[in-house]
This record gives sequence, C-alpha cells and structure tokens, in this order.
Amino acid sequence: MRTICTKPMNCHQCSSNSCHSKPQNNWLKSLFAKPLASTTKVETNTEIALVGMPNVGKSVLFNALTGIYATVSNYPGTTVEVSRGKTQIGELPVEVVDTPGMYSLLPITEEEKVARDLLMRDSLALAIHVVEAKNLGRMLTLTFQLIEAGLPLILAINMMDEAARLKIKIDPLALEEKLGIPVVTMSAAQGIGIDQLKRRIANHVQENKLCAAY
Ligand SMILES: Nc1nc2c(ncn2[C@@H]2O[C@H](COP(=O)(O)OP(=O)(O)O)[C@@H](O)[C@H]2O)c(=O)[nH]1
Ligand SMILES: [Mg+2]
Repeated sequence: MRTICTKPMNCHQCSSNSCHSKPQNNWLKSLFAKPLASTTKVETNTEIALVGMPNVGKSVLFNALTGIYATVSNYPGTTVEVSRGKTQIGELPVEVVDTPGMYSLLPITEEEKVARDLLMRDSLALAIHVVEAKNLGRMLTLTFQLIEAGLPLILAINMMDEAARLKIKIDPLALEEKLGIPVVTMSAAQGIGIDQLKRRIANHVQENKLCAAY
C-alpha cells in the first residue's frame, strides 16, 4: 500500500474528506467559502489556479503551460479579466486559471476579491503559488495564508535567473520540509523548471486519487 496519505507534506494537499491527515484549521477557507452557482462549471477537467502577487510571472507561466489554448473573459459581475487555458499533464486534461494579482487572502481590491473567489471554488484541485525568488521572504506571507486556508498548494519560486545574478541561494528541499508543501524552482521566462512543475502537479493529482480511495 502507498503511504502517501500518512505523510504530513502530502496530506495537506489532499482534498478528500476521507483523508485522516488533512489539517483541521480550515477556518480561513470556511470563512470565505460562498456558493458561486452562476460560475460553477459542469465539466470534469482538473482545475488548477496560478496565484500570487502581481509581476511574479504568473502569466508567463500560464502561457508556458497552456500555449495558444487560452481564452480571456471578464469574471462575472466585474471588469476583471481572467485567462483560462487547457493543457495536458501526463494523461490528464487540466484547465489552468491565471488569477489576478493578490497580496493577501483578505481582499482589498476587486482583483484580489476575484482571485480569492477563484481560489475558494470547490472545483479547484490545486493552487500554484508563484513567488519571485529575490523577494521570497516578503511573499511567503501569502503562502502561509494559503496553507492556513487548507488549499492544496505547490510553491513555485520563479525568476531563479535573477536570484542567481544577485547571488541569492534558495534551498527548495529545506523549504519543502519547513512548509510541508511541494516546492519547485523555475525561470518561467526561459522555460526552465516547467517540466518539473508538471511532474509535481501530476504527482499531486495521482496522490489525491490515492487519498480519495484510501
Ligand atoms: N528574469 C525573469 N523575468 C521573468 C521571469 N518570468 C517572468 N518574468 C518577467 O516578469 C514580468 C512579469 O511577468 P508576468 O507574467 O506578467 O507577471 P504576473 O503579473 O504575475 O502575471 C514580465 O516582464 C516577465 O517577462 C523569469 O523567470 N525571469
Ligand atoms: Mg498576469
């Protein structure tokens, strides 16, 4: 039997209610959860969302993942544009959502409200928190909030090329251990690290299925 469901690092990504190790402190998520009947999709694609502060490379990563298969539309009832695209991860068809930039799960701007609502949808299988390597410390505050909200999460540390230029060293394995979530490093603009991210997404989905069947 796979032991994936007994590891804290993987379990907190598990969206299955039957997974015994899912963290209990879902207060942030329950606080914000609201029915979005008008926007709930009836389709079976796995949905993942790219989230993070503005200018961290979410859209560059979105394009790298989805290529030309993208549509842009206003989020219902707002003037905020949301891009959606399709990709294939392994055998799995995946819908990727490029959320508007957000600084906090406690929204101030309309963009942040839209990003928060997109993250709190039940249809979301996984959130990729994109952060900038050279400002990692400042950006981890949102990571903690996303973890606290019980969201299934991968941390994607982008712009490693800039960090290397500034001689900033980042140890993704140590961060994984501390945060309890998968961490990948990348330079999305150069296409570096995209395959590794795809592998981690595929692992997450596979583990989730195993947890659901546990
Ligand atoms: N040096 C470097 N620049 C990047 C990288 N990824 C994105 N950028 C640049 O960062 C800026 C913001 O990217 P964008 O995808 O629009 O950020 P978003 O606001 O999070 O969607 C753009 O000028 C990108 O070209 C990267 O890996 N390295
Ligand atoms: Mg963008």
